[in-house]
Amino acid sequence: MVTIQDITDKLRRGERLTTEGALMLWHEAPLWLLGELATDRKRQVSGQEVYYNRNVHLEPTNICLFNCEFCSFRRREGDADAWYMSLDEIEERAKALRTADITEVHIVGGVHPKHDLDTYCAMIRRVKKALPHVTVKAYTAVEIFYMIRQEGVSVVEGLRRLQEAGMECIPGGGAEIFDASLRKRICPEKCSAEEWLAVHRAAHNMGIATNSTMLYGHIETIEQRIDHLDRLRKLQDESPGFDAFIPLKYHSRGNRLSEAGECSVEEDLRMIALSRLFLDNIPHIKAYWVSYGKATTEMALAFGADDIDGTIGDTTKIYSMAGGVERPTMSVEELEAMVRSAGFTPVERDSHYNPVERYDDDALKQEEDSDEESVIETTETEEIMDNKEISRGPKPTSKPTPTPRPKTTPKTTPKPKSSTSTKQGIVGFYQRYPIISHLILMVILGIVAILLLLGFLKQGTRHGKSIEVPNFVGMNIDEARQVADDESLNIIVRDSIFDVDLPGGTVVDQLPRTSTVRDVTVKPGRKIYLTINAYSRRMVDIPFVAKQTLRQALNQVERAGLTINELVYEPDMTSTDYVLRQYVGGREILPTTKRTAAVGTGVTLRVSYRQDEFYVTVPRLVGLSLQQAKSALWDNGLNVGKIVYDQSVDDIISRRQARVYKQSQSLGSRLGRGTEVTLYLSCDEQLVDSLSVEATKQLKALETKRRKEQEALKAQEGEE
Ligand code: V47
Repeated sequence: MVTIQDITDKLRRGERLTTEGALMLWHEAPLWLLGELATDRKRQVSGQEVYYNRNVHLEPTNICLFNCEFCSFRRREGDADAWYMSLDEIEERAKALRTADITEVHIVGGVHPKHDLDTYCAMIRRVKKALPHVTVKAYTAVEIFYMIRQEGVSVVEGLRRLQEAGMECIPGGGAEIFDASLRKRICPEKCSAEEWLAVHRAAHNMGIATNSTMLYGHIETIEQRIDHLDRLRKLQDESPGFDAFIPLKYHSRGNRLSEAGECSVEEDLRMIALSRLFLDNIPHIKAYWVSYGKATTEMALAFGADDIDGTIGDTTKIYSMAGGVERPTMSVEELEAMVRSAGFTPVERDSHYNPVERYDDDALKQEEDSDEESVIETTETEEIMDNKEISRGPKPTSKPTPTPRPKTTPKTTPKPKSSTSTKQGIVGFYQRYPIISHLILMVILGIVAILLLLGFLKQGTRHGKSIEVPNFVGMNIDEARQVADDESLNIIVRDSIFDVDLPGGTVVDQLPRTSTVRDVTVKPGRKIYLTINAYSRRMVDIPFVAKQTLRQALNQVERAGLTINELVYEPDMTSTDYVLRQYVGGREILPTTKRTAAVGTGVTLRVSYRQDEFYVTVPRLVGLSLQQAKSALWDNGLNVGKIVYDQSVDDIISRRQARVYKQSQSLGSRLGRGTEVTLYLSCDEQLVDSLSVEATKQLKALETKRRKEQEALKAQEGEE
């Protein structure tokens, strides 16, 4: 019988939580255990960081065609408290926000009978016209599905038009609960679960990031909640693109489900933790403070949440009308204080979870000065600077426009006396006390001389000083910056990768690298270029690789930042290792398909083989890193089987450093194309090195044997 301990062990080993396991955790796990497990998971994904943003909502109307049981927001046309904003009003509201320093406008509202796709696009355009630098996160999948169907265009075409108008990402609303029978009861007019998922799937395939939600705590069962999470997880496996999941607690005031009441705070915390544990492929879990209130939101941070939403500025009514926070608004200072008091580090993010770096004029000036200095650096630096540099936060234009910090009240300094009166005072003092004045002057000159001398000495010692380059790999970027500061080194984040198993912001590579065989030293102030693990997945174009050799296809797939899911071999009359077709998320990619996928997405290749060339030789894998071993297997027409780490591999960084010490099928053996080979990895250098030496010997022996066989064959042919 499965126990809570079994499930806990599985989760700690990084294994996926099943729906049965989730149900058991829900019913049997103590709250503290859920908090501990979810926090461990959260730390793997986002380390110490908790995100917030500077955002507003725009709710153009509360007039809605749909009449959902749980909704307190909806009004009919003509109702006294119904509102409707014209396009001009929308633009005026957006203009009024120009000084508010926000990075995102979230547009969501009622499905108005007179709105069509063009109106929805026009609303976005008006907002972008007034606030061109702000990201528009617009319309729930329910609204999108409605406008697209009404317009008679495909989902892709509808999304393309919204995107063209300036929509950059899609919020998670409208998901409610996916279970068909319950959906029919609480929101019968809304699009179905399948339709909601189809909109998000299409968006993901187009490279549009979206969020996901679930409305819980009304009349649904826990099984229905887990089923909802399961459908989201499946879609994310198939077509990744969800940035965040937001469990939305049902509020009961002023709607027709009021009798259901509201769930307890304990249940909220369990829900947050379960979401974090179950949705292992969605990076961020948001505790929406407008819904939970400040106290529960702060607690949610100890249950796996890593995002609390934003400043809001009293711009949403969906929650206050249902009994949530009245006039919701929080300053950056309040949001940051909340995160800090929960023991985490607040990070302002943009809509894509990139940290926003704000410059004040002084910091910017310093940065420009140091950049000027770097012009006289070595050619090595110049080459590196040519690489794509990933900036944190809103991309600076050619010359970065300083984004002011939140207005700080200027210090009130006493007004200086006029310079003429000061001059008169000094002259008077000198005339009255000439000897004392001379003494004072000498003391001042002496102090200045000592300070200058100290300055020269410091310069002199700094000049010849060299610093041993610290190993930043494995550190969080903030920690790395701290270490670099202490060592007077300059950190530049030059590139990012995305590894789902690594927390965002973890340093994965550095230049110059450290070495175990020689000291790597640099001068103070030297730039160290870091590659970090991105906070969320980057989208890349899927290359069309069919009709090429397997080698060429593998090259292109890897260069695009994608990986191989599986090589599936098909018998063919004429060729071997020729790619016949390619699939992503179960769908075939054709030359005409313009598709993007998240970095690291797996591509399945169907590859040809001639019957007489079915068998391949297992390559030598011992001593290789996981990535190298994978490439070697695919190059040889084999698949990657299980990946097993020994005890020396105890964290995610060590996984990246581990090397293969054993392979399930020995080097040189013959296997059918497509067979899976299990890889055993370790960080134990001695073990890997000794087995690597063995493997080299084995390889040499095999080569000698093969050479002899060939020579014998040639000799035999010669005799004949
Ligand atoms: O879809 C409506 C919910 C959603 C009630 O993507 C209610 O970042 C509780 O989706 N009690 C809209 N919830 C809000 C939403 C959202 C909010 C914040 C951030 C994001 C994001 C998305 O609000 C609706 C519905 O599920 N809702 N009525 C109610 N009485």
